[in-house]
Amino acid sequence: MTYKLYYSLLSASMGVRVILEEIGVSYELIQSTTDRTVPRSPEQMAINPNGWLPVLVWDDGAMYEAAAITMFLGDRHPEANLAPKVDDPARALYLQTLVYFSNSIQNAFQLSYYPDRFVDSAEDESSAQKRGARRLRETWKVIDDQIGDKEWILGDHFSVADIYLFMLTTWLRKERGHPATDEFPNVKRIADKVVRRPSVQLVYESWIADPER
Ligand SMILES: N[C@@H](CCC(=O)N[C@@H](CS)C(=O)NCC(=O)O)C(=O)O
Repeated sequence: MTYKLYYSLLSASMGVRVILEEIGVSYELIQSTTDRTVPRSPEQMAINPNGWLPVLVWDDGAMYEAAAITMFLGDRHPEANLAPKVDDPARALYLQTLVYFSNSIQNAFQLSYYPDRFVDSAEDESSAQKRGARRLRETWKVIDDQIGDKEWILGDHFSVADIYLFMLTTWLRKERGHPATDEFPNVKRIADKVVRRPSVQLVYESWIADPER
């Protein structure tokens, strides 16, 4: 079976691709875009009418939402040992963290990158962006404190949640008023370990060469 992943550089589809690499499963990238002026294919829109990435397709199904795809792949490939099983004590923290990433940290990124979705008029957009930057600082601090001195976000074991954390740090931009990853030493410690993995070196090659792009 070969997964199909609708894909674009710098989007959340990169995190999903790292997970597919870590699992070691066969996949095909379908080049798409995050450019809102470029129409998406009817096939992509039929699965995700929002037009967003990532979108994952397999033999008898398809889905969108990065955190949901992350959980789906972690559960579907238990042999890769990248997610706590349902009866693992770390499972609750795992689900909590991925949902927090999706609905709090990503929401703050949305305020910064897509302010028009949150306010009625163009003149209010810079205020939404400023609040997004501040919200990023607040929400990353919660995650930094949650990690504390743990080796990985869930404790002793590397998981897809660490890949997700790394992916989110790649979206932080100084010129947008975002905090730097350095402000969150525990987050940075994990991101610095994740970036050394061969899967990440492959998928994030161009970002690693130029993180400010
Ligand atoms: N909640 C969605 C958000 C997806 C999202 O915003 N994707 C961005 C790229 S990371 C995108 O496709 N942006 C283009 C657009 O908004 O049209 C998820 O986590 O999958």
